[in-house]
Amino acid sequence: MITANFKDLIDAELARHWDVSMENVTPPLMQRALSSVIKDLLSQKRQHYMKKFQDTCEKQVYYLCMEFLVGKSLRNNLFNLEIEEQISKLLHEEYQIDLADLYEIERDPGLGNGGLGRLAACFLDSLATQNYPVTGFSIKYEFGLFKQKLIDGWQTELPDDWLTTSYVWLSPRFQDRCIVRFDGAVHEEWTSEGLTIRLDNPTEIEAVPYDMMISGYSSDAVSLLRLWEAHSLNRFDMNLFSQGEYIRAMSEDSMAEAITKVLYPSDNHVEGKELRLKQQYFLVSSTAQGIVSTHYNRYKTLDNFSDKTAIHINDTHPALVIPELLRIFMDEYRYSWDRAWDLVTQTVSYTNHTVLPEALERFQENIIQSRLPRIYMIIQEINRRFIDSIIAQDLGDASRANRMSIFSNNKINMANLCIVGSYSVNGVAGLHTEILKKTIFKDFYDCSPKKFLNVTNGITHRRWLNQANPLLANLLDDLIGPDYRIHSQELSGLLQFKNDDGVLAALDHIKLENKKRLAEYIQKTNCISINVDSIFDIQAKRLHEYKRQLLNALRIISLIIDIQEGSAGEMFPETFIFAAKAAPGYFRAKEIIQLIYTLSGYVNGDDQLSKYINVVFLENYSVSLAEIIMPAGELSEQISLAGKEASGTGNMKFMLNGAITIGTYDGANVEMIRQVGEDNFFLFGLKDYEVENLWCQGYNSIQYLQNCPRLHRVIDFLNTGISGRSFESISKYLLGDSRGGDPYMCFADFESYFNAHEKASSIYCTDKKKWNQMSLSNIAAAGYFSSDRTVKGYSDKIWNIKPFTLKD
Ligand code: DL6
Repeated sequence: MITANFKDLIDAELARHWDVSMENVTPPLMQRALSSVIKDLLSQKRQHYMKKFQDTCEKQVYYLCMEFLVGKSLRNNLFNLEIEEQISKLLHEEYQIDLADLYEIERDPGLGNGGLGRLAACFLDSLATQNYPVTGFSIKYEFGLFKQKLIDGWQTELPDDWLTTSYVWLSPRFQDRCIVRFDGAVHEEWTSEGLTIRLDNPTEIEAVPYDMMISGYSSDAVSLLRLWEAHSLNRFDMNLFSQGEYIRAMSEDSMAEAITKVLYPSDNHVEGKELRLKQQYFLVSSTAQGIVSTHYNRYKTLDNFSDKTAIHINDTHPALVIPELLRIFMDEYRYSWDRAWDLVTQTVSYTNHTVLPEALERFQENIIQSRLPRIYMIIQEINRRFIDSIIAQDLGDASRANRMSIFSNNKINMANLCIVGSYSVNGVAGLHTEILKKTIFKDFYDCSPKKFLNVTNGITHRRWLNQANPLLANLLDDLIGPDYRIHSQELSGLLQFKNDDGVLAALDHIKLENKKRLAEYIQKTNCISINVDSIFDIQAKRLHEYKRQLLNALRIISLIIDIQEGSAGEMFPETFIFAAKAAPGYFRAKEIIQLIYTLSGYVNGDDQLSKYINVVFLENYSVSLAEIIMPAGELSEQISLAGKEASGTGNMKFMLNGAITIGTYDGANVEMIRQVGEDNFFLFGLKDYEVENLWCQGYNSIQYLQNCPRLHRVIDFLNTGISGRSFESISKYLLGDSRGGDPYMCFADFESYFNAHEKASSIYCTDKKKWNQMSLSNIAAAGYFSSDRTVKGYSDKIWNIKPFTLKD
């Protein structure tokens, strides 16, 4: 626990920066003042810790990611510093302010799209908690992921100006700024020092770092997240201004600053745009320059670089760090190619997060060639040497070298660049890693099997349980003691209460309270009143065809038809809750949102239907909204087509909060089943290899339709239209034309999905005790999915680092 005189610190902050006395302080001012105090304490704590750590000369980890979806900071830091209660009391007694109001004021920094960025944020929390020194690097996007607003069910995007309340968590570090160079022409010259390479007439952009601190829980370490912001060096053209060209005088400024203006809003989809490339190079160049110069200043050599440095690239987005490090070593520190190559490939490791072809980055060669000419040359040379080595290995397959090439069809394959330039490649769940080895990375795996390993994802259970679900956390504290906060496996201690009626009733009560909390939110935002005694069946995640929100919607339509036809029988009331953002240009995903929204209006406007079911679409899914949603979930929909979801992490958050998963054998679901047992999971659908076989045989969705009268009626319903809006285009998508329909096999899995739901409802309505036992078993088995376990895996197996505490 951190100790300080918080009252004095807050008062001084209020007086110094806000010119207000404690009598006049308002909650918004207090949010800023308190955050600022905590930030300063964390900075001091980090400085002290890093100073001691650096004395050990041990290896340090740098984690590069284009996204860090950190969520709100105030509560997380207070909780992790173990001062939440103390601060709450102080605010109440001295300032008559409610801490919960301050939590509300802070805006979510939307610096990520979804799973990838949230994972990176969980890692910073877990690494600090376990006393691993780490620095994360990303971009200080002025606008984070768009705010979602549905207009008549159609998603529109509004800018997310997260900085208005969250800038207090950032500290500019002007002393560490550097220059990133784009464009220009490569100039090679023989001088007395040998071959000298420089870039003539580059466009120079200044990179300014802003640091954010992330506290560990009850630990010595503090993680640092460094966010780079782009500035023009020629801020203002006085000449143009004098000639009356006011706007043009500023244009260069805005061109430069466009680089860090906004986060690209696509998840599992790439656009290969020039601005995106610039963002990526801007991140890696500023980061690599900083890491190398700090190292050199400290050790006066780079010879030991890889002994002291681990650089991790999270997905391919920071892949250019490989050629950038080579450039720095060779062009600025005059290392030979071979020596520089050894240093780089002993330093860099890479995680893959997707097998979807549309998400695998490939940039047009000519964009890289013109915008980053020196980097382009270096990638060419990496590839030339690599292909030579593959041919020399003569593995008997002449086309292998072509498949492994970094260059193909005038594009640069960033995943291949990552694999060639890294010493370790990992997938994010067991099944995903196996798929990587057998499919998209097979050639690489065959050549160097030891390079490939798996580290299954995790989530920080302190945010997703202790902070998001205090009622459950309190119960756990009482039953098994608080050690699980650090040793998540101790959650398994809950299993001893599986037959304890008192505990099961307490769990049931907590779930009800969390459902009420979500119901209040829904009432406020959607003006829908929902039955808190119905099953809360939730699908909260990005909208993507492969995640199959459509399969869920098809089942809802089928239930609507049953109710209307009077064949619903003894149906137990169910509330279907969705939350999902779609990439702005992803028409099909937006159409599926509109379908769900329309179903919601249709059901809510019909007294007969809404007795049995309710459908809600929650706008603007974010970390904070997830913190309200997850604890209220009873059925967690993890229904991706097998083989497509690399891991999933929402599945883990629901499980930790006692939801039971209805899911396919995909991603981390597979390991969840292993942990909790198939009896405590509603498994359905094709396995990944069955999906592959079906594709190879030629999948024909119409065959499934013909054998399933239910599906027939669902398609008729879509064609007839809902509330006057036709969804014929969705039925066409499912039935296909000459090209075949239903690319994510909703029809093939429909019956099995339907039956799994029947089983779930029947247990819920006839044997609530059994349901609660299943729920308890899920909580007890969720310890494995803490990101504490995940980062230990990375530290032991990939980075080769050990925790460091101030006692060491
Ligand atoms: O590993 C984090 C997360 C996984 O849990 C999801 O299954 C996966 O879809 C997601 N992948 C991406 C890919 N984006 N890119 N590139 O977000 O990663």
